[in-house]
Amino acid sequence: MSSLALINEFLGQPPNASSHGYQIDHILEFCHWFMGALFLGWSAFFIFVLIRFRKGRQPAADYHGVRSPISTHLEFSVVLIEAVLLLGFAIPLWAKQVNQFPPGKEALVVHVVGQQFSWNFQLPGPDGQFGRRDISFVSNSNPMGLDPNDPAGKDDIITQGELHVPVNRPVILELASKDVIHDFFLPHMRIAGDAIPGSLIPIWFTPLKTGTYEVICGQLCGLGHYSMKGSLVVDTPEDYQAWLKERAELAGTQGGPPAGAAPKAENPPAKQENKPAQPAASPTPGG
Ligand SMILES: [Cu+2]
Repeated sequence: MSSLALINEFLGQPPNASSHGYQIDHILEFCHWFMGALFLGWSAFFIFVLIRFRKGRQPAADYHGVRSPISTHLEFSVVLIEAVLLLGFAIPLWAKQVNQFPPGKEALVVHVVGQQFSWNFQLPGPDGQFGRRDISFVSNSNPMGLDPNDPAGKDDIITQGELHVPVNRPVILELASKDVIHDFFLPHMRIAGDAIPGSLIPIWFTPLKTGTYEVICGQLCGLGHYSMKGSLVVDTPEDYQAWLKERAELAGTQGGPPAGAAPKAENPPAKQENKPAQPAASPTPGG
């Protein structure tokens, strides 16, 4: 990390752990320094004006105002720098992240469903197929609402609060919600996406470092919002395989839909009303 990047650390940014995160950090870093320079510049100008145009030095008011073009030039430069930041860096980076998803075969695809106040994760299991979900099947022991009659769902792995992914492999998360709007935020991965009832919103990242990272909800979603946390565990490929095996065995011993594989349904799902758990996919990028 360069010494310039210290400003991100100073402002509380956790260390980056994803492949695209460095670019976001560079933009933030530049913006913070640029805003710092603007703050100092405008503050100095303000103090200069207070002294230069004090009443003692200028007893009569001057109704002509500014005659020098310098402030116009300065403001134009600021607008130009901001336009370059936005059009040259921020928008292309955002467009890359929402338009260029890694190929499905290469990536690990996980379904994420938010609820007040926890995160549920569904992995397709050895058959590579996600079991059908329907809101009418949702219960404390089946937080994802997996259809027990769908054979594709028999081997699915369901976890609550904790997601494991292998390091250095792209991960695509498809976000949905059972109740209100949440926001799935991985601060260390520099990625977030809204989880909205009735929408499936994909986001992706590639983790670069193994470890345990925080998952939080970035959208004020109710009284328990502060507790809507989880963990993302980035494993080595071997550890990940071992974890998959362990989860598969756990699901196997339940003898049936893997709904029972979520042992701790701490938070009962909130009112379901008549919102579909898995509506038609709408790959609208969300922010
Ligand atoms: Cu939430």
